[in-house]
Amino acid sequence: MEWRLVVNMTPLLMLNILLEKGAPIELAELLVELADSVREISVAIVTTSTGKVGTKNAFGEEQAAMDVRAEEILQAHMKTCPFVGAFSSEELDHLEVVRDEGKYSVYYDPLDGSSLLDVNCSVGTIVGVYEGNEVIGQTPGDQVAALYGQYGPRTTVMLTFGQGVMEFTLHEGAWVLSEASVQLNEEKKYFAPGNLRACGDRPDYYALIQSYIEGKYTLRYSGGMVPDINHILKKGSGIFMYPGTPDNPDAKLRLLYECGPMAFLMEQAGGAASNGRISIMDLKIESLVQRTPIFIGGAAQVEDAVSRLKA
Ligand code: AHM
Ligand code: MG
Repeated sequence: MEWRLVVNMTPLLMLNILLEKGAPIELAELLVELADSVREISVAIVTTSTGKVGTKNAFGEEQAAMDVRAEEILQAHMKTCPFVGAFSSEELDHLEVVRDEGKYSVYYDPLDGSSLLDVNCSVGTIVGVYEGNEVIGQTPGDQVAALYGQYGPRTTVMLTFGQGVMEFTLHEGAWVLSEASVQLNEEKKYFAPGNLRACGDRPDYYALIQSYIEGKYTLRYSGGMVPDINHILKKGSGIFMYPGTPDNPDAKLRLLYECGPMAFLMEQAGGAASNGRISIMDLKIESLVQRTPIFIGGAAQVEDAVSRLKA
């Protein structure tokens, strides 16, 4: 019912909605450019092979054809957008400076979860935006905007520029505001346990998972960070975890391209994100390829999980 009402209205342009909400014009233009990249990627996913291409990314991981295509699409947009000074991504091994005078630098994972493409599960694009061309020494708390696009049965964008979280849905080629203010509630209902393999080395993580099972929490885990976080934001509660192990304390997920933007979105929706010791938003960025463990979701559930896990 609500959806019908939204699409029957004359859709306001995304740019106008962002400006009305108080986004600075240059940032609003950049967010529209990023949303346009998401729209193009959603089209490319349908026609691009789901296979690997034999090359590796900055992290030594094998690239899928769609990792490469999504990177090309985003790069083209970042190079033409006049407000972008520099960008880097999970698929690049350096900071690409395009304009010394550009206002923002942009850090993205062009296609998170690409190993799920061949089984036709949801994947996403994750983006964080900082002021200036130098991100080293800043923290995710310095981001001026963050968004993710999710390619599911529908293509959606969840975005923030520090004034709450909005969801847009792609409808016949145009972005329609589908939720004006995404907010978590106080419930503790769901859990998404990434890196369950850590249980063998971490009895504390194993005990936490057991307590969710005994407490009749509902498991919601897809193997893709974007749909898993989107589940928390849309249903209003839950926790997503990807802990480290004694041998690999920083685990898998990247601070700049994955955890930082997600932490900003979650905080803006009233939730929290921790590395097990401090907020992800307070972690100092020391390198483009920095990784971090993450516990993200409803604030009380994150606090409870972190307090029950050993540092
Ligand atoms: P990717 O950037 O190489 O796609 O990896 C990130 C993905 C996340 O979406 C997901 O939460 C995690 O990897 C799952 O990791 P694992 O396969 O180790 O369970
Ligand atoms: Mg990724």
